[in-house]
Amino acid sequence: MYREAGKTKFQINLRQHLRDQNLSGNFIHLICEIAEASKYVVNSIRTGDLGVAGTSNLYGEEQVPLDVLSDRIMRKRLMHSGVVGTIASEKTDEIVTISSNPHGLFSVVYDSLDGSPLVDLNLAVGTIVGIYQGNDLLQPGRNMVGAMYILYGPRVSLVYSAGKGVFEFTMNQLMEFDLSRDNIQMSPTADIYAPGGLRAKYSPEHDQVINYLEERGAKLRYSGGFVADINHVLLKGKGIFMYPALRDAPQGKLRLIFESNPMAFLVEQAGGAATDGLRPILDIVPESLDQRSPIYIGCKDDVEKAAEFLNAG
Ligand code: AFP
Repeated sequence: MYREAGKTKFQINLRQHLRDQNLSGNFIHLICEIAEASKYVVNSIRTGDLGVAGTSNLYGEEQVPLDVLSDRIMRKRLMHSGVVGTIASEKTDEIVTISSNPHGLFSVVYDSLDGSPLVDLNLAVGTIVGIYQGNDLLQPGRNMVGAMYILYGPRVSLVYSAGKGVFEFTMNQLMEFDLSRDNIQMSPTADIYAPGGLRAKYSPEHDQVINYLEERGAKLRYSGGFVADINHVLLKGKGIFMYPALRDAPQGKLRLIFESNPMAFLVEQAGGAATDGLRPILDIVPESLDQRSPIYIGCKDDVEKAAEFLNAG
């Protein structure tokens, strides 16, 4: 536990913390660049869109949807960061090579505003980021060197891991991120569960998982926004999120590279687990950028129990 004499964790900002974690200068710069980009996303969420996409503002400029705007903000920041060689966005599904010489550079996959339609309903949404060394994006999530998400809710928070624990930062009145939780750890079993997908399309095995959790007294908590739901599961430390294989969608809905891998990296770092029912999410070798995968993520014992039910069929 890091704490300098006389200082509380609330007085440690993101850059200071990253330096104290002895992370590489390039990695620190990358995380701080993404944190900077989030300030523009916050402003866009707070002031932009509101269903006016496609119209023009008072300067005659075309109003673009929030998810397009947030994607532009992230892409620009990453391309000019000087430490990124390759990027891929959930919004565009293409690999963009920034530098042909990947030496010392990172590859970044991101979902600039996951759950963006929820903004119009004033619900929490988020940015999800996965970081690899080098320029190969189609490798197992286990090879990531870092992952993070930024949650735009009542507060703006940033949760990251560089493989040495999971830490939460909260945006202060100067729009800087201060440490608010360090070394986040999860319990083995859940008292909340977040079930994605239509129940009518669940397999009998998945129904058993839900019944098992319900009989154990776990309460249903689901917002429809992956980042907010994972934040609930992770910070409460007693939850499980599930987006299963469905009768008409055997691969479920969530995107392996852009959504599931970064969250699985964070949850495993906090002592939790993530599976597609057959193997750890982080061990899946992606075949394509838009690959989807069922996901059970959260408290370790319950994720393992879910896999037991799914393989018992
Ligand atoms: P969008 O990005 O298309 O809004 O979907 C959000 C999401 O990928 C993820 O944030 C949610 O967990 C999941 O979809 C919600 O899906 P259902 O509405 O089918 O439960």
